[in-house]
Amino acid sequence: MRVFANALHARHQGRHEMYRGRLVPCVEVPARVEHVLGELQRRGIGTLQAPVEPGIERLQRVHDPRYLRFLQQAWADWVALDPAHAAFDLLPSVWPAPGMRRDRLPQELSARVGLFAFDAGSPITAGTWVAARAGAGCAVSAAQALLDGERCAFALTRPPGHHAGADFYGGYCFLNNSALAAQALRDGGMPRIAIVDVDYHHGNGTQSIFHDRGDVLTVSIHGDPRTEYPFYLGHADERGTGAGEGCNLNLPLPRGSGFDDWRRALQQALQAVADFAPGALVVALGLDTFEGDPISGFRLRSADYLTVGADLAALGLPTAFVFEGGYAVAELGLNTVNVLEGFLR
Ligand code: OKP
Ligand code: ZN
Repeated sequence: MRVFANALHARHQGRHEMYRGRLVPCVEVPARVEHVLGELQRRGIGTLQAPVEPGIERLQRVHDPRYLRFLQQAWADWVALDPAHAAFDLLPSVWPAPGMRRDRLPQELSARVGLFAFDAGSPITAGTWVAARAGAGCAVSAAQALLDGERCAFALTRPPGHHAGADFYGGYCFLNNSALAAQALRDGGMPRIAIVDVDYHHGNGTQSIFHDRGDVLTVSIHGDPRTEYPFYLGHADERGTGAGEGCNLNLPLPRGSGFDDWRRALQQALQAVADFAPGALVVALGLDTFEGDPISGFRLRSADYLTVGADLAALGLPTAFVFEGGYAVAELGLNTVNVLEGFLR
């Protein structure tokens, strides 16, 4: 399996996120990727390959130009406002309410941030743009590997991507890596692509990017948004609109769900993928379904991830894995590589 690891991921290193009224240390940390790299090496799984550097036009296949310009410039603007800002991460604290203007870009940076961020938990740092752009390259390269005839590939990157939409960020995500991989597969000539998001949190960005399109099926298994982040999307009655009607499937499960219930949802997801008959599969691979995850509520165990990988392989589709969440850092390598090994077996 070709592995495209983001060499610049540690350039994004948030210090604090706003959580329940206070600034707390970030849970989305550089060590996450290092643990997975170490486990791949220990078990001799995967061949490291250099990813492409995506041009802006590649990112614009999924993201709005105005949003990309903001993201690229945000840190420089933040420090230009006051050099002392370099010691702090950039977080929003004001947002437009419904009915307020979104078409006028405020000159004041703190107001501009609120136009693009949907939470105060996703700090922009000095290296966020560089790290996220390199990560997008890993996702595009994984897609390209499938177009070249590989059976599978793994984009090992952070920050994650599935909460980022065409023109917004949040949930630690800035560029939607899974969506960029799916779009690269479409642009490479495959008429239909499926994305299965197994992260604990609903892939709201991915769903919104493809919601009115019939060429990309989006499926997500996640904690019920009535109680779980991102709260405002991810219900079972969201089925897609227009040409995309019937091309979105949400499988919310209650907090506390174990592997038996989760696997039943996975089988439903895979049936929907088989019915869609895509040319390739993108797996938004979050490992925060693990029982030991500090911010999530499912109860999967490490050995279950071998079964997850085997179930995904049973589809018989060229498959690009794109790394998403997972915050039980010490077990993250084991759990991630178990999925890949289960797939390869
Ligand atoms: C990103 B991904 C924890 C509060 C939760 C948002 C969670 C984003 C998860 N302090 N904050 O889907 O793994
Ligand atoms: Zn997650």
